[in-house]
Amino acid sequence: MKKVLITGITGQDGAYLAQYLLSKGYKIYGTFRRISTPNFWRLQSLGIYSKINLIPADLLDMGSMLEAVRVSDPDEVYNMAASSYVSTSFEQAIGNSEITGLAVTKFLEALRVLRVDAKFYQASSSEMYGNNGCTIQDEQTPFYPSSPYAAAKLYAHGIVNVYKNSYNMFAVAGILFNHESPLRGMEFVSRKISNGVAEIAMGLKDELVLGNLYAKRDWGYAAEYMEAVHLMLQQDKPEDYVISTGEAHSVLDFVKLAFDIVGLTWKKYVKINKRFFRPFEVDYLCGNNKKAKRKLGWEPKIKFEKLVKLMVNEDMNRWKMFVEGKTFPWDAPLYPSEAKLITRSSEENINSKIKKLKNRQTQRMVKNGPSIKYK
Ligand code: NAP
Ligand code: G4F
Repeated sequence: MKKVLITGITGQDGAYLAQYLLSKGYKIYGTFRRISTPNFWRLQSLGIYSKINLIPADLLDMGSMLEAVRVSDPDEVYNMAASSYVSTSFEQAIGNSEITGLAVTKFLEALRVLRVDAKFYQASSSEMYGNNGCTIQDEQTPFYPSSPYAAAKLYAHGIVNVYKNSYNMFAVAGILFNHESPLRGMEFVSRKISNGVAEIAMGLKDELVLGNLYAKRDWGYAAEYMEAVHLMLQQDKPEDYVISTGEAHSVLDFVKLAFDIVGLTWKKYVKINKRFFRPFEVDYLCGNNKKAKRKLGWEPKIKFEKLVKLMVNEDMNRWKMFVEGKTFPWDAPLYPSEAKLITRSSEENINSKIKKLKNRQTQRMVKNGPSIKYK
């Protein structure tokens, strides 16, 4: 059975990738970081939570990443973790550079030092093209990063290439254009729109506040993009690929279609607020996926219209469930009983500690408390 390590398994892509690789018979290890609110709702809503071996690890904590690699001893590694929201990267440029950029070098070092001969996938981004003025972008198009996030992704993209060539690693970067789904974070514009429209249609809200409606993006469906990602690691040679639909649509197109689907007129509800504009906007992204079609045999089936319908309909379902008092696992309890957690407490060394606890003196101490003498 092939073993895989996925960082960022609690995120949109990590969850879909895990679902897909489970269907292919892989044993899945996934890293998650401790946050104050449990964040397993995507894995739970896909019904795969109890099938994942979860390892607590943070990209900023080299020790925990080494441990994740050691414990999982993977055949394939997918680095999906990043601080992925572009707007926040302007507010937290240093943190973003460390997580999205430098941490990738640390991860590659972990694989090198531990001599783990795994194939490595890096989640690169079309955001790296930035405002380069090109009307369609492919693997040869020059990059012109226009946010701290994009600059960090470009650094990571470069370092993956350095490790591939220096240490003969099978390391690839997928340059993925925007991909969305009902598992998308609510702050991204696609989900903000589908969710906002569903709330408005249900009479729970009366406005949707957005920023720049004229930016254009090449939006595809996340689940099928993960199939392309897997294919990249099944090739004979490590190469980078653009994954996209080849169509660009504006935020306004998304808004209009989403309101059409529920039979409402967007103009009545949409408000614009400067707060959602960026210091440096990427006006236009559209990817040429010919190489992926030719070499991977991959092609997107769900394009813009189907994607918007799929997202609006799913958000409508969720709000209907909510109104009927049914729950969706947004508020999953922390570590439900079916969780397969691999912590240092599940290691051998803790067994010897437990054995020691069985010794009579320790038992007495546990019962009566330590006999400390105070002056
Ligand atoms: P996402 O939903 O935001 O998921 C990001 C994941 O990274 C989450 O699991 C998050 O954990 C984890 N993470 C963040 N900081 C971390 C840290 N310090 N240590 C460990 N884990 C950390 O993003 P996504 O849409 O799935 O995207 C997956 C990857 O593809 C990201 O690298 C993103 O930059 C890249 N990408 C995405 C797109 C797109 O359109 N979706 C396009 C191109 C590239 P928490 O759940 O704890 O926050
Ligand atoms: O949905 P977005 O926040 O995605 P963005 O910035 O394109 O980044 C996403 O795709 C990248 C791939 O190209 C990934 F690497 C990255 O991790 C992330 O997944 O914004 C899309 C567009 C922007 O032009 C933004 O200015 O929508 C515009 N927009 C207009 N109003 C808004 C809003 N974006 C957000 N998030 N919220 C708004 O209210």
